[in-house]
Amino acid sequence: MSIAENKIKKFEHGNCAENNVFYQAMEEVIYSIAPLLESDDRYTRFGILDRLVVPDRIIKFKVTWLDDNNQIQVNTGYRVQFNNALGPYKGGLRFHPSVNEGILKFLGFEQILKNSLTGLPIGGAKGGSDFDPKGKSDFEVMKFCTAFMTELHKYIGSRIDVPAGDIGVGGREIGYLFGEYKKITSSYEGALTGKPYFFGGSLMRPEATGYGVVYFTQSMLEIEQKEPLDGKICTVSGAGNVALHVIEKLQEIGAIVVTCSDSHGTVYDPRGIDLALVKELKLNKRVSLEEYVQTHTEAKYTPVAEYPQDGHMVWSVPCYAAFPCATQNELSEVDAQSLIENGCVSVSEGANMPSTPEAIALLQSHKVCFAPAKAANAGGVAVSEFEMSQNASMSRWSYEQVDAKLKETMQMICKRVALTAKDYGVEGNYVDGANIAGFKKVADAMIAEGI
Ligand code: NDP
Ligand code: 2IT
Repeated sequence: MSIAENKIKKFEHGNCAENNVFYQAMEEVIYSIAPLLESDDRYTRFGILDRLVVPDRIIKFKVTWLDDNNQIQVNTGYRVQFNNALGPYKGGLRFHPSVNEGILKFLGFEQILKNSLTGLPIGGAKGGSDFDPKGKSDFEVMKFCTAFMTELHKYIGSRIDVPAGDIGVGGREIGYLFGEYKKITSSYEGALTGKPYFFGGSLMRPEATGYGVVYFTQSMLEIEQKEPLDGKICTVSGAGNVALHVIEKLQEIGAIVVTCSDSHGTVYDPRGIDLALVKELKLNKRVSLEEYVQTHTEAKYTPVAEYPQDGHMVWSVPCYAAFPCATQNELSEVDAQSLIENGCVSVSEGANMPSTPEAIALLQSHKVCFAPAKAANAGGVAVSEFEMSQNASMSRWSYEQVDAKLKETMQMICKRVALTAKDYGVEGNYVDGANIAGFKKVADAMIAEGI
C-alpha cells in the first residue's frame, strides 16, 4: 500500500457524515502530494501530514441574542484555528444554517494551502455560525454579531487570528463585528479584514476574490494556449460577493455572461446578465433572483425544483468558460458531462470546492482546463493580507496599487501552480500543482519550526 493510501485509510477511521466534506478536501490533497511524499522522506519522518490534518484548536461557543420580538435566540459559534506555520491564522467567517464543524474543517484545511500559495505570511483558519442572516433585520444582524464577538474576541487579534467574510458575511457584518471587537478590547487594530473602506478596509477587497478568479483564468488560458475570454459566452453560478465580481470583471473584458443563480433558482439571460439589476436584487433588496424576469422578459428563470436530475441548471447552458461561485459540491459529474458535451474549454472555481471529485476527474480526462479554488479564488485572502499590511502601517493604498498587486499575485500563483505540475510530471494538472506547491511551503515551515 502506498503512503497516500495508508494515510487515507488511517484518517478515515472514525469518519462521520458531518466530516464528509473535510475528508473530500483531505483525500484530494493526499493523492496529489503522493509523489512528494514518496520522493522526500522528511515529510513522513516529521509526521507532517498527521500534524497538518488536525487543527491546532477548534473553539466552539454559544451565542445568545435577542430578536426584534425580544425573544431569546441561541446559535452555535466556531473558530477552527488550523495552522499558523506561515503567519497568523487567517480565513473567513461563514453565517449559514448549514454551518457545522465538518464544513469549517474543510474550509480551514483548504485555507492553509490557499494562503500558502499566495506567498504571503498568513496561516489557515475558518469560523462562523449556524445563524441565518436571511430575513433578519439589520438590528438583529447587529445583535447577533455583537453577541458572537463577545466570545470570539478572546481568540483573535492582528497577530493572532484575523477573520474576514465568507457566505453570509460581508461588509455589514464585518462592520458590526469590528465595532464590538474595538469596544471590548479598546484596540483599533486590523483584527478583521473586509472592513468598509472608510474605517480601515482596503480598496478592492469586495472585488478581489471575483476579479482574482478572472485574472487567474486569463493566465491559465494563456499558458494552455487557449483563446482568451473576450467575446466568449461564460456561465456563472451564485449571485453573492464572488459571483457578482466575477461577472463584473468578465463583462469589463468583453465576455458575455449569460447565467447567475441563488439558492432558489437560476437566471439565463441570452443577451447577457444585467449586473446592475442583480446587484439591486441581491445586495440592496436582498430578495430572490426570481424578480429578474419581471423586467427582463427575454430571460428565463428556473427554480431549483426544475433542475436536471443530479445536476444544476447553470451547467446545462453551453459556454466557453464556466465559473462555479456559490457553494461546495454544486458542480456534479452529470454537470461535468454536459459542460464537456457543450464544448466548454475551462472551469474556474470561485467558490470553495464547488466541484465534486468525480466532476474534476471527468473534466480533466477530457482536457478541460480546470482551475481549483485554492489557487483561483486566492485573490480575496491576498487582498485581505494587503489590508492587514495597510492597517499595521496606518497607510492607505490606491485602487490602482491594489489592483496591480492582485493581478501580479494571481499571475504568480498561476505560473507557480503550472510549473509545479510540470516538475512533478503532471503537466496541465492545476489541482496537483496547487496542492503540491501549497503543501510544500507549509510543510517546510513546520519542519523548520520543530514540533
Ligand atoms: P455570499 O453570501 O455573498 O453569496 C453566496 C451565494 O451563493 C448567494 O448567491 C447564495 O444564494 C448562493 N448559495 C449559498 N449557499 C448556497 C447553497 N447551499 N445552494 C445554492 N446556492 C447557494 O458568499 P460569497 O460570494 O462570499 O461566497 C461564495 C463562495 O465563494 C463560497 O464557497 C465561499 O467560501 C467562497 N469564497 C468567498 C470569498 C470571499 O472573499 N467572500 C473568498 C474565497 C472564496 P442566496 O442569495 O439565495 O443565499
Ligand atoms: O475562502 C476564503 O478565502 C475567504 N473566505 C476569504 C478569507 C479572508 O481572510 O479574506
